[in-house]
Parts: sequence; structure tokens; C-alpha cells
Amino acid sequence: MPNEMILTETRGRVGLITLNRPQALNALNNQLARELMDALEAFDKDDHIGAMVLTGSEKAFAAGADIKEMANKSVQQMMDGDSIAVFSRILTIRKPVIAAVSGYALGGGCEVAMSCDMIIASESARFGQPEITIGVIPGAGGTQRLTRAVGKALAMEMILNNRTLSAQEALQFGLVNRVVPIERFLDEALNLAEEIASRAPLAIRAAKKMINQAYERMLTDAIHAERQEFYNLFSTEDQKEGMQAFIEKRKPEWKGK
Ligand code: DAK
Repeated sequence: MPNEMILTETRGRVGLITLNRPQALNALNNQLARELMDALEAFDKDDHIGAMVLTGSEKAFAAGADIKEMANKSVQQMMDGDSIAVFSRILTIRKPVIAAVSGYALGGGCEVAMSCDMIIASESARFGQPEITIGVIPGAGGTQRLTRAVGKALAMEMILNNRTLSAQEALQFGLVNRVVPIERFLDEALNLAEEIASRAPLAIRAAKKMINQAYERMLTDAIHAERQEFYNLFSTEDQKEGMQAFIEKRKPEWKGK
């Protein structure tokens, strides 16, 4: 089946994937997440491809998992659906993936960017984990990866109080590799990917694997625990209220239960 929510193309030895659901700021619904992961896996298997670039639009890399799709789900439905579980598939990609981020990278969007190997940000990029505002917490590694990237103090502020980072702040705190003007952010990422793709493929793969293991080995258990906490929140009234309030464009009324 042809993709409906992403675009793919090859530029030399680089596979380019563009999230293309502009009406929802690239919110990651089941279909988009599945198309994205299928495309990453296809490029990973393609011998002509040495590296990948993942991007969105100038306005939004991705504004998170699709709140409308998950608002009324139960704990069991969240655990059973392969919907957001496909997020873990990005961790199995062996070739380097560079995120070219402009505009919003929020919630699951920020988590996808952090699951890539490097991030090139446009000057307008904004990173955040706003899940607390809809009554949940990050569920795709955000509590762990963000903390490792920017440190505990800032991660606490971002996750507990919805502090977002500008591109320059993200650079300052080590979340991104470079910040470039908006006209050049995609080319910058493509050039970097092309250079990496020209290097020894097996060594590149081994290097990526080992660098990630510096984090992932201790990370796995924590990610499972985080995911369970995320699922559990679907038994709370506040999760239903938070997501419903977002959909109805009103302020949520928290009950603490
Ligand atoms: N979900 C669904 N629709 C979204 C969306 C989202 N995350 N973000 C934006 N949209 C939709 C809006 O509803 C609106 O649709 P219409 O009303 O036009 O139908 C359209 O996109 C344009 O958005 P706005 O009108 O709101 O645009 P603004 O420029 O005014 O505001 C914004 C942009 C990004 C500040 C705002 O849209 C916003 O606050 N969006 C929600 C951001 C957010 O809360 N993100 C976190 C979602 S929770 C897991 C894996 C992943 C996750 C969890 C678990 N596991 C593996 C277990 C991830 C969770 C999340 O990401």
C-alpha cells in the first residue's frame, strides 16, 4: 500500500523520510507511526543506502502522539494496540538516522527526535514534553533520554512543568548537534548524512551500536517501567479530562484521580 502520511525519496546514498500530516502538525497516529517505522526499516535493509534523514515541515517536526486517537483508550487497549508500541522499532535501526527538526518537536515527536542518532535543528525548533498538561507522562523513553541528554534539573522542569527549549537552548544543553537557519536545516542534515554514508558501513554500524549501548543497556528496564506508568494513567479520570479538554480547546479541570 502506498504511504499516505509520509514521503520517501533517496538523495545519493541517503534515504529521506518526510512526515507529511500537516493538518495535524504531524501528530503521530497509528498509521503515521507505522508508515514511518516501515520506511526506516526498508532503508535499513537497502544496500544502496548508508544513512537516513527524518524530517517534518518547517512548522512542525511532530507535535506528539495523536491525542485524539488515544483520548478514550483503556489501559488494556493502550497495551494491546501496536499503535505506539511501534516507537520501539526505531531502536532496531542499524544505520545512522539524523533528525532534521524545525518547529514543534513535542511529546512523542521529541522522543522520536531523541531516538535518532543526531539532531540538526532549525532556528525555529522547539523541544518539549508537554504530556503533563494532558494528564500523562512521556511514554516512549522521554523521562530517560531527556534526562540523560540535558540533565536532571532541566528534565524535571521540562517534564513536570512543560518548560520548552528553543533551538539555541537545546544546543546549549546538548540535546542537538547544530542549529542552522531555517532555509538550510534540511540541506545541512542531508550533507551530514551523505558524508557519514560515504564512510565504512560496517564500522559506522558498529560505532552506532556501541555508542547507543552506553545508554541503552541501563535504559531498557527504565523504559519498560516508564511505559507501564504511562499505560496506568489511562485508568485515571485526569487522563480522560486532559485529552478531552485538549480536543474541546478548553482548560482541563484536574481531579487528582
Ligand atoms: N494530537 C492530535 N492532534 C493534534 C496534536 C496532537 N498531539 N497536536 C496538534 N494537533 C492538531 C490540533 O488539534 C489542530 O487540529 P484541528 O483543531 O485543526 O482539527 C491542528 O493539529 C493544529 O493545531 P493547533 O490549532 O493547536 O495549532 P497551534 O499552532 O495553535 O498550536 C501546538 C500548536 C503544538 C502548541 C498545539 O497543537 C499543541 O499543544 N499540541 C499538543 C502537543 C502535545 O500535548 N503533545 C504531546 C501529546 S502526548 C508511547 C509513545 C508515545 C507517547 C506516549 C506513549 N508509548 C510507546 C507507550 C507520546 C505521547 C504524546 O506525545
